[in-house]
Amino acid sequence: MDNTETPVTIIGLGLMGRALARAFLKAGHPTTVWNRTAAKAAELVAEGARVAATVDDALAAGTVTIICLTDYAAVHELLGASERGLAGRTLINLTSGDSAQARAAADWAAHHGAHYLDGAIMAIPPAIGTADAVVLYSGTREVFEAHGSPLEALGTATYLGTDPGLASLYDVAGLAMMWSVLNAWLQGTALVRAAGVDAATFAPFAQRMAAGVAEWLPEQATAVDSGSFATEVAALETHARSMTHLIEESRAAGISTELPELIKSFAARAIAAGHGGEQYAVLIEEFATPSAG
Ligand code: FVH
Repeated sequence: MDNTETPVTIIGLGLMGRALARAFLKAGHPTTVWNRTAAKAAELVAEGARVAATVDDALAAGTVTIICLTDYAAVHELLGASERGLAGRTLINLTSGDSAQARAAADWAAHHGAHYLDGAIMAIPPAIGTADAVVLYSGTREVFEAHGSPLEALGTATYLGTDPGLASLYDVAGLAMMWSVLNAWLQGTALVRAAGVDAATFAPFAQRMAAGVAEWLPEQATAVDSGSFATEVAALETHARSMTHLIEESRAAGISTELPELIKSFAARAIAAGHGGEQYAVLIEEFATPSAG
């Protein structure tokens, strides 16, 4: 069968599910859709999709079924009623969740005789169907290898390994990156705005800072993996003094000091433990320690 002839099913037509369906249609795949609220399928039908009357019909229509619902509870609620129809089916679950939920879903699918791959979409709906849309997959390698070509219609398909929890793990780790960068930018923006500089004026500088720091990551990762944090660039104590400047500047500007205080508290603990002369990445030990309480 030609790649574009692989029939696919999409269950879940929220903003993301509709984008996935459109990408498959654009790539030429016969595409069947099902959604709890049937009206959301209307535009896709006009674009060439077929609507399944029931979830069981939807599962039977595609060589592969993509699931994209709000959360894993919705997946179990919906497909729990179709468990008998899962045997031999191939399910690729792109619903967001954590790694424990993904592993539990893989066990559940295996119990019902389905082939299962978990996934995480690292993109917004308008990017789906372009190379910029990175979609992470983990779980049964054979499922990824058998369906990797149709999955390329959605974006850049990246297989992480046989542990079905890996895609969700990377997803939440990626979100940690995203929110940290945004929070840092918001702190800086609140500071400069207090001095009359608008966000748009500060943004190009902030963008260069974020890109510059990103360049450091491979070297910092080497230090983390080796556990060797010697530095000839900047010691943690030097960073900590600058953190104090950020706290004082924030206080003087009348803005929140919570984020800089939190950052400083990590550094203070590491310095108290004797790591003040080492490089910033030594803080990994603070991040890797469970929080009290
Ligand atoms: N939208 C985005 O930018 C992000 C990008 C990163 C990945 N996420 C995840 O993708 C999943 C779906 O997101 P969505 O934006 O399409 O979300 P919604 O618009 O909320 O659509 C959710 C669909 O789930 C259906 N649904 C919910 N609960 C049930 C249920 N119990 N039984 C059957 N279907 C259910 C819902 O149906 P309806 O409300 O239209 O009837 C929608 O089809 C999500 O995991 C994101 O985190 C998107």
